[in-house]
Amino acid sequence: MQIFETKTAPNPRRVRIFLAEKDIPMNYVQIDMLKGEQFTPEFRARNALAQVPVLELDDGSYLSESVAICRYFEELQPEPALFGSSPREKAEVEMWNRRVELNFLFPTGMCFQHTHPFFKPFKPQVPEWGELCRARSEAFFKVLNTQLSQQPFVAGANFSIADITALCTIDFARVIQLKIKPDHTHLLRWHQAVSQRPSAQA
Ligand SMILES: N[C@@H](CCC(=O)N[C@@H](CS)C(=O)NCC(=O)O)C(=O)O
Repeated sequence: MQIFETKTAPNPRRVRIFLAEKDIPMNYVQIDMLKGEQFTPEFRARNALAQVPVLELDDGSYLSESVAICRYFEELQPEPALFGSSPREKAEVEMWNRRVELNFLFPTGMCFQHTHPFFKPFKPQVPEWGELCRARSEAFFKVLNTQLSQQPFVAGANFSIADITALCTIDFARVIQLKIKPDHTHLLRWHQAVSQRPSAQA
């Protein structure tokens, strides 16, 4: 098994942290996005959407989408549970991970893609759309701060994939000049705690 990824990108980091939490060793193969290596026919054969991460299984087949890859490993090795344990907890994790993906990770990525010189050689940019996305991403910091005023982790009492998605987004959001404001004290407390987990170094 191996994972094609890019060390600096937020989605691959989600999978690295997930595997580190489960103590699952993995071989990582770097794809240089600055060189556009994700657009080669060879890479598109692994993932038609030309994105990382991509998991290559031992039979030579491929799986992409970060959450699908994480789910696969959750089924193979259920402990520690990172998608929740009870039916209610599983639903909360699903709800919050989707919320974080759709309202935070996605607009952060879109802002980067549409305003940053990194993607200019590869994709058409609509800076106005990028700025709308920056505002949408910024608004979600407050949502997270409120949520974390009521419980230790994003989806409840336990660390989950929703925390991983939120952590990777917040750390990546620096590239679009967004960071946690000093008055978001609950978010700051949570960020410090999850950043101190060994998996955050993955
Ligand atoms: N929904 C996908 C998103 C993957 C994604 O957007 N990957 C980015 C890196 S974080 C990428 O490969 N971007 C290159 C590109 O779009 O050209 C997932 O969860 O894995």
